[in-house]
Amino acid sequence: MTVTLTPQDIALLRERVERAQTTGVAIPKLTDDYPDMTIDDGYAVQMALRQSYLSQGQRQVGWKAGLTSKAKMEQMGVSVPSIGFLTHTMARPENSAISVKGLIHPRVECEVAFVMARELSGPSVGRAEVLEATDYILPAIEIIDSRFSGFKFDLESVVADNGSSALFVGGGRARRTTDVDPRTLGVVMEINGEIVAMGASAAVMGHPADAVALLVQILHGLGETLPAGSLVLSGGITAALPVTPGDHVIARFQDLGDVSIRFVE
Ligand code: 0L1
Ligand code: MG
Repeated sequence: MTVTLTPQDIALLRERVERAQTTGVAIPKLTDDYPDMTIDDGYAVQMALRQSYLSQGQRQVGWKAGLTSKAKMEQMGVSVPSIGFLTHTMARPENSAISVKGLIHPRVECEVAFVMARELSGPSVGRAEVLEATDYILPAIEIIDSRFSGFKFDLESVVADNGSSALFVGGGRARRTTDVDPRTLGVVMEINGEIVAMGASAAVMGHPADAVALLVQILHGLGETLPAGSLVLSGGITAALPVTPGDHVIARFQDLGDVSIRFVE
């Protein structure tokens, strides 16, 4: 870990990000004021944010891997995946109306979610161990919302902003990885009845379980493990698409069923 920020700077940036997340008012990317900030500094701010939310009564339900497909890396101009934490306040039910209140510029992406039967830890976890430790997979829509003005940021800033995590919706059918191959799942995303994106789950690092393995490795570097029972979003299969009130989004996954949500004021 190369943390260069002082504890005071970490506290200040945590406060800045938390305020943007809770008020829905965008801020400039953190590297404007801290140009020498490292990715480890970003994680130090993210861990302080997590601590703050947990101390306010939020319960952690899992983790997310982000920027795990070529499409997403190209869209956001970065070259390394990132991780973020998920709490119970970010979960929304399938088929629900999701208010955009408090969100700055929400975008949706289709993801394969993993639910873990066993804890995973260590620096060298691989695909086979992830599949072995997985209870089931299910289809999900992640609603991301960068807190940075104009969705303009770098990896250091986005890591501090908890990987742009905002909300997520799991749905469809839960399936065992022995019954469906998580690597070859096709997905079609529709907004208001129009097909707006499509892809295959192999777009996520060649295999979404590899994104989960990478997440465990990053957690190891942070002194954390992936606990049993965790829900893991493995990363967007296609580029993230903007949504506005009135939009009806359906993610249709091969073998896993559909996840549907609509956005309201
Ligand atoms: O889930 C993701 O891939 C989000 C990563 C952060 C970058 C973004 O806001 O698009
Ligand atoms: Mg995502």
